[in-house]
Amino acid sequence: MIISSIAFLSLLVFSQAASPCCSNPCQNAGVCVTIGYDHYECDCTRTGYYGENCTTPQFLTWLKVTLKPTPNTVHYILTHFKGIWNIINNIPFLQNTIMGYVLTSRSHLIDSPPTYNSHYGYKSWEAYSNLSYYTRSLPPVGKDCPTPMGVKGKKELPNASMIVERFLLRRTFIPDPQGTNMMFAFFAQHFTHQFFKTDTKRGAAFTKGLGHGVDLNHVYGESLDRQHKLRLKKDGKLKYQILNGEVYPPTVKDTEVEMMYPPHVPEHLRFAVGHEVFGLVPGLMMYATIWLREHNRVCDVIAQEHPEWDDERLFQTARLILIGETIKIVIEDYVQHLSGYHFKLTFDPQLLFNQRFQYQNRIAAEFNTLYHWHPLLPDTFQINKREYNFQQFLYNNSVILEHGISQMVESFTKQIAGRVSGGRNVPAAVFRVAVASIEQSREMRYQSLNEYRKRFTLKPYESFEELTGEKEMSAELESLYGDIDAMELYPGLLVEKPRPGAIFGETMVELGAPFSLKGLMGNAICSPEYWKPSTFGGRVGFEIVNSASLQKLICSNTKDCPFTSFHVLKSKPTETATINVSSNSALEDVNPALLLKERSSEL
Ligand code: ACD
Repeated sequence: MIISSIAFLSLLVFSQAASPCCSNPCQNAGVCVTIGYDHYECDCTRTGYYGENCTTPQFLTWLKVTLKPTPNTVHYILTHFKGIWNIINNIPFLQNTIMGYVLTSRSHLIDSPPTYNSHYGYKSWEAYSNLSYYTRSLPPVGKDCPTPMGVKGKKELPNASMIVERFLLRRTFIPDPQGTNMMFAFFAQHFTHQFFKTDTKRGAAFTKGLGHGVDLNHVYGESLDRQHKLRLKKDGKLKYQILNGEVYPPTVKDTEVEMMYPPHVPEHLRFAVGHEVFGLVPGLMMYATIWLREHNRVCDVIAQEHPEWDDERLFQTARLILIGETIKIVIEDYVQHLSGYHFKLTFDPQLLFNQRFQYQNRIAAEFNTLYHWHPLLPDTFQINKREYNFQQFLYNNSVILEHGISQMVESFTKQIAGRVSGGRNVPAAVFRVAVASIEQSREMRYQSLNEYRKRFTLKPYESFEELTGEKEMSAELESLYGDIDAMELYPGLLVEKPRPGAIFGETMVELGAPFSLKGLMGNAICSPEYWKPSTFGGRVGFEIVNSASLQKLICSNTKDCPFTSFHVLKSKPTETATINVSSNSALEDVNPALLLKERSSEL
């Protein structure tokens, strides 16, 4: 009697515990709502589908889905047929139409206003209004679900360290076939730290970056107090010091801002900048120095135009100009490089003025996770003729003073970074970071890789072999996860087969691009009321934004204007050698003389 009561009770608890929404029955972005303990309803409103599980397309949806080429086909077209793209790039109407389509089709995949967060899997005012949370593209898996991925896969996920060891850790360095270099890697790290600012004290679901986008808090400080401590309070400028005849950030002692340095770092090398962790890597401090110089340079330009403006107005206007420059460089240099497209991406906010588009953004936890591109890191860092291992490089600002910014730029431009997707390319030095990415994804109860693929209108993978494109890792993954529908997002992104000749696989691009373009174009400066010369101090300031490029940023702020780019260059070995460069590769054959000419005409 007692035994059967216990059995009955546990059955009751179990049937109450496992929500029918755990199996993700609602398709095509339909919202699952439980009705009592064991029923559910799918809300298909405005999904373009109807039926119990939102699986039947309305006629227009059916037509669209039938005619729409797959993402891989679109990618193939954009990365081939260079001649045709060269023509399109020079016909403004066509170029603008395509760019407008890229921006809207990507941004429409992001919920705006944001919906869920890691603690709220249903819509709530708390999730909408509490900016301390990262938002979520998909709600967390319910705590009451039978497995960590809902209903698919095993009851327990494989050990995170083991996943990293077997599938993510580098055996030998795999260079990126797109030729991505360390200038790119450090730019990525520097730029993204302004909006990926996990509040580790509160947990992975929380962020300290309340601006949720490109606000340059990593240059100016997150709080007003930090900003004021970093400001010179004269001519709009930031504090600086002159070392070896060049401008560098001030010290912690000069500013009294908090920075994270281990005790052994001497006082004169404790540089103080907007973000407290930028003393970690000289590559970060290099970019921090470059942007500091740029801010003060822009202040001089604006002050010439507006001798009547006070320190505050010069500072605020320069900040808006630098935000504009950043977005321009990110779209036209950084994303352009990553894409491998022959189609020219352009930063033109006007393309969205006749579209349904909201100028707001909330950083998603999944975006943060997918951006863990640690395979970019090399085994050692080469500057001029010196080679630094991780231990020698980290927290070592003396590297900056020893080499100077120009030499660092020159060297990082030449050093190739690692390929991100394809597996087994995370350097051992960041083993713990990769393990933490998996553990935090679990803590936040991420849905499976395939649920994320569906969310971003991709076909779910049908097998591990389809995911990795090979047999060895896929067989091992299958034995560990048991079901392709239980594969986790982060390891999935890193083991995914890269597109031919590319740094990423399909999922990284198709998830990453919507978050990126919405985040960049959703910035206030891109809105109709802001996007005009007066916002940037007039025609001259607006022109600084509209003509910004990585090369120009470097040349305007270094002694000898070294050549730079986000990818390594493939120099011509001999006049007669045949050079076989795949048509979707970013590597170019370069005639140095031509390069110099091009560069000087750009400046
Ligand atoms: C497209 C453009 C090509 C996209 C190619 C790769 C995208 C992959 C990952 C994201 C890349 C860059 C992120 C850049 C900026 C982030 C900005 C966030 C601002 C809050 O086909 O759409």
